[in-house]
Amino acid sequence: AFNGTWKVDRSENYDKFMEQMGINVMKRKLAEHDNLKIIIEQTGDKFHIKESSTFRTKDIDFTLGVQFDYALADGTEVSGTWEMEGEMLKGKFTRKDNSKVLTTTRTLVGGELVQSYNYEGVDAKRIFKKQ
Ligand code: MYR
Repeated sequence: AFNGTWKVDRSENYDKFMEQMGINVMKRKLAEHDNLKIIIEQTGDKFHIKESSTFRTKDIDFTLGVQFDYALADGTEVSGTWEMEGEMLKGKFTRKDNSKVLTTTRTLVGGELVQSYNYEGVDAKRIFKKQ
């Protein structure tokens, strides 16, 4: 059900979240308008994601419950896992530079893909529309 091409439509509190992540104001301004698009292909418990934005294009492969490495668009490296809990994808990733944890979820709400983020007490959301 997550399969498809998703384009970011709007964000909530994303600037504050990025600030908490330690991202400077110039990069935050650019990131607010990154035109993020993700193409999700799920086959059983395996996911292939094509991420594209004004910053980069990137292919990501992971299996539910299996730890993998990922670099955020600003270069911050994390390691963690996605798991399925009911209809919700739940991700838990640890930053390699400071060992702090970023949690994220993906869920479908009224035909939109809602991704939530939490880092050090700050919550944000990005909401994607299907293309
Ligand atoms: C994926 O499933 O798309 C790849 C793994 C995602 C890992 C966690 C993503 C957090 C992205 C946060 C971006 C915030 C920039 C400060």
